[in-house]
Amino acid sequence: MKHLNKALALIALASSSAAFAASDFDSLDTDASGTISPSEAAVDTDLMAEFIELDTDGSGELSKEEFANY
Ligand SMILES: [Ca+2]
Repeated sequence: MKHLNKALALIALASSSAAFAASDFDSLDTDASGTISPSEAAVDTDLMAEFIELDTDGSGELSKEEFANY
């Protein structure tokens, strides 16, 4: 049982570091609102540079669909 817990802990660790990979929608959407606001996008300078262009509906935030073009 101890070994199983250790294996699960390693899996959890591996998947949480994967979630912090650059330019992943869910990791950029830090408040889990379903959109990326300019302040959330600010951690990625390349994304920020394209923010206005990507925001095709002009909502001021990037939806998952808009982010897919990044
Ligand atoms: Ca958000």
